[in-house]
Amino acid sequence: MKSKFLVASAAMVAAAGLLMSSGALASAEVPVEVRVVTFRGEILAQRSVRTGTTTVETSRRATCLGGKPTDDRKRVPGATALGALVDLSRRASRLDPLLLSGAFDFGIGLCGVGSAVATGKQWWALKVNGKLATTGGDTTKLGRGDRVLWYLDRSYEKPMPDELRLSAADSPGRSALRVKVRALTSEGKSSPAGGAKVYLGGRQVGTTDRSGRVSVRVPTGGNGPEALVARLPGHIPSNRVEVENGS
Ligand code: B12
Repeated sequence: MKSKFLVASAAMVAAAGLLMSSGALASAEVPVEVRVVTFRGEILAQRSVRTGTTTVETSRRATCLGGKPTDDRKRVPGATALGALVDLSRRASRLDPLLLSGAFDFGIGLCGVGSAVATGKQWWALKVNGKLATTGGDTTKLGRGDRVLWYLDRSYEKPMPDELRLSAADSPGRSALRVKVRALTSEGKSSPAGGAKVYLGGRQVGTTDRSGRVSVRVPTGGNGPEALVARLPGHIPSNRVEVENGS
C-alpha cells in the first residue's frame, strides 16, 4: 500500500539500489543507511548512500586509540561501514575530514568526524542494524539495506546508552501516523521505549506510552518533508523518518 505521509524508508533505500545497479560500476556497490550521532544528542547526519571499495587517508594526529599512527593511504575493499561513512562525509561537509588511525594491523580506527573528535575517554562506536560491531569499520562488511550508526560515546568506562529506533505507519482513514519507538541495547536486544518524546520538524508532537507507541497528527499545508525523531534522556536519539506534510 502506498503511504500517504511517509517519504523515505529502508525499502526505498533497497529499491534505489536495484534501479541503479544496472550500471557496470554499480554492481559492487550496495545501498545502505548511515547515521552519525554524538553523546550531546546531535544528529550530525543521516542519509542513504551507495557504497563500495574506497581509499582512505590515515593520520598521525589520530591518537584516540593509542599506538603509533602515521600519515598513510589505505584501500578499503568492498562495501564496509567505514566506506559508507566516507561516502556520507563526501556529501555532508560538516562530516569532513574523517580522522582515521592506521596504527593497528587488524583494522582502521575512527577518531574524528569533522569537528567531532574523540578526546579523553570518548570513543566512536560502530553499530550495524542495532548491534555493536565486533570488527573495525574497514572490515565490517555491509549488505543491501543495512543500517549503520557511528556514535561518539561519552566514555568507554561507562555502559553505552541504548539506541532508539523509530518506525511509523499510516492510520487508515485518519490524518495521523502510528509511531512506534523501541530501544536497542548494544547486543541489539529490543524493548518498547515508553516516555520517549517524538518531534516533527523540531516541534514536540507526542510522547510514547508504555508500549512505545504514540499517534502523531501530521499537519497539512506545510512546506514539504519534515523529519520525525524520538528522544529519551540517557538514550541515543532515533533515526529520522521523513514525513510529507505539504499537501
Ligand atoms: C579496550 C578496547 C577498546 C577500547 C580502547 C580504548 C582504551 N583506551 O581502552 C574502546 C572502547 C575505545 C574500543 C573500541 C572499539 N573496539 Co575495541 N577492544 C578493546 C580490547 C577489549 C582491549 C584492547 C587493549 O587494551 N589491548 C591491550 C593494549 C596494551 O594493546 P593495544 O594494541 O595498544 O590496544 C589498543 C588497540 O587495541 C586499540 N583498539 C581497541 N579497539 C580497537 C578497534 C579497532 C578497529 C582499532 C583499529 C583499534 C582498537 O585501543 C587499545 C588501547 O589503546 C580489545 C580486545 C582484546 N582483548 O584485545 C578490543 C578489540 C581490539 N576491539 C575491537 C572492536 C571491534 C572495537 C570497535 C570497532 C567496537 C565497535 N563496534 O565500535 C571500536 C573501535 C571503533 C572505532 N572508533 O574505530 C575488536 C577488534 C577486532 C577486529 N579484528 O577488528 C577487539 C579485538 C575485540 C573483539 N571483537 O574481539 N575497544
